[in-house]
Amino acid sequence: MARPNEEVATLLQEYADLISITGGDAYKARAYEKAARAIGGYHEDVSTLDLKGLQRIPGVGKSIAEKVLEYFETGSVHAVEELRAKIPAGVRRLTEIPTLGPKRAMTLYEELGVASVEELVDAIHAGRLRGLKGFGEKTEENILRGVRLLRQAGERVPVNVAMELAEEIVAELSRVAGCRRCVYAGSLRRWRETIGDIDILAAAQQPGPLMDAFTSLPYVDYVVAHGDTKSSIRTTKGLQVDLRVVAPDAWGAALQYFTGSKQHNIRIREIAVHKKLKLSEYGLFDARSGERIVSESEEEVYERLGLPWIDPALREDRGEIEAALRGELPRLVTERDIRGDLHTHTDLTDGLCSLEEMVEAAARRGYAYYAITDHAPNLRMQRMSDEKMLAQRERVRELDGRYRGMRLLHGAELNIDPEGNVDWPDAFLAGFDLCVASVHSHFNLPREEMTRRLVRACENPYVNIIGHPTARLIGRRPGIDADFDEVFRACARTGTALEVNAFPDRLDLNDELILRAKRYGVKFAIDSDAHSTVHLGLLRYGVGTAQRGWLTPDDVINTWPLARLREFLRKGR
Ligand code: DGT
Ligand code: CA
Ligand code: CA
Ligand code: ZN
Repeated sequence: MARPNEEVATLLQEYADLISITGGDAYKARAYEKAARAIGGYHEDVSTLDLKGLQRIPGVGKSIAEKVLEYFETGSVHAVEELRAKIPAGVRRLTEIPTLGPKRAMTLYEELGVASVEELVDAIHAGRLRGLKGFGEKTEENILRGVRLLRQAGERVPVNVAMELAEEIVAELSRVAGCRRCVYAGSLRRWRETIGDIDILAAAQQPGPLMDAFTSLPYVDYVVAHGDTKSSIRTTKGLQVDLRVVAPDAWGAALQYFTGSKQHNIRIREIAVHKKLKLSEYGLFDARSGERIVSESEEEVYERLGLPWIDPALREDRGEIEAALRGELPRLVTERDIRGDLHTHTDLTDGLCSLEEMVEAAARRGYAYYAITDHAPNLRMQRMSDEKMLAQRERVRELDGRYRGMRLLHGAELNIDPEGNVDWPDAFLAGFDLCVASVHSHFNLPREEMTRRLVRACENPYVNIIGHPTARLIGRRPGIDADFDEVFRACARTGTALEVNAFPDRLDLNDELILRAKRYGVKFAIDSDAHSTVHLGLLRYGVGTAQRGWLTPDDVINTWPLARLREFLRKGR
């Protein structure tokens, strides 16, 4: 996503929040929220657009377009500043607590003077919310649960936000004279779903110029530390970035060390100790003589310890070292193995781009096949109808093969109702090439009912993929509660794939559940769930998550040739 689009999206979303908090027009708040989403997903860089160009973005009228221009001309928007001044930052943070909402956040501030998350927790424990209008005992529980979720997410940022910044910094530093190598390491290289801080590693004989370039990057808010070989900055968006510069001949050991995880490194160091070696960020040494043995590449370091190179996505001490010792590391799925995307939307429902735009962008990615899966009618706000769906199918058939030979599949994203049923009768479902089915409502059913619901969906012969199976939203909504082992068994038995939804606030299934499901022989689909052409590229985060779940190309149905995929989609019908 273009950085300016993201900045404007964040700003407009904040404006929408501020309008709600201050009791402003709810309609207006919603309009800004919608515009924020549309701009965030827009395919052109909004900083290059004029008033007319901006107004071509869905949901962006004249007044919003003017604010966007004002932002790029002056660096701020007067209307936003005005509202910001009315509300302490802590109160805005309150509105981020899932389930609390802006109105009640404002009540807490006005009635009790609560102006931070910490003060709110204290107030609840002191019983000060009792008797406050709109706050029952149940509300207190919900708020405390929301605070826990918020804290779990903590100061961590979504992987895509960190990745985009890290790639920019690496590109920038790689241009500095004397820089021999530069990469990101840490949790980002391991594709964790959220990132605490970004760790950049560079190799150079003279670290000075790299340090200076790093601390004077344009998005530095302040320099936390500026040393000879080690510096840290905080960016204007609140991310911390560490840079470490090492000598080129220590590259391998340093990269191994700073990639982590800490647990993996501890195990690796133990292996070194057993071999009378000492491993540190500076190299692999003979424990007795202190002589350096190897250090230039990660491969060398692992090899000297009697191990094959281990992919960073596996380095969590979840059995990878044992598998490496046995020579049984999986051949992980990569982005290049992916032949198509099986869950995507268009502007027929809540997507931002037309069918043609989506298909063209998909073909440019080199896909062999591509599925269009707009929302089914039970998600009322999408206003889907049989006629619309059939008209879309006709158009899909016309376009099939016309974009670089890419084959099109016509599908739908069905809604799994509380009983496990889906939107259409079998006769209508039979017309689709594939169906994704997802939970979009009733997230709080008792565990047994939830399990039965998902199992029934798997048993439906027309349901091929369970979309975002836990329905969690990272930092905002916990996943649904079900006996997932039971669900995984049902998937394996019925030939239903589980989705690895690549959208960075979902990443659903997550790595741990993927690992568990794989043991039952379940197959997976790594999908973007794109609502815009720019979202197609988010697939990499799904691939990273799949790698953390040890998936191989054979486990992932959208790496398969079309004929094999079609056979799977028939589900024995
Ligand atoms: P994060 O930043 O919380 O998302 O996770 P990481 O894994 O990036 O952790 P970070 O930034 O604290 O450290 C980067 C890497 O440096 C970490 O993955 C392994 C290595 N490291 C840091 N501290 C230690 C330590 O005390 N012992 C060992 N063995 N390795 C460490
Ligand atoms: Ca880190
Ligand atoms: Ca760090
Ligand atoms: Zn979807």
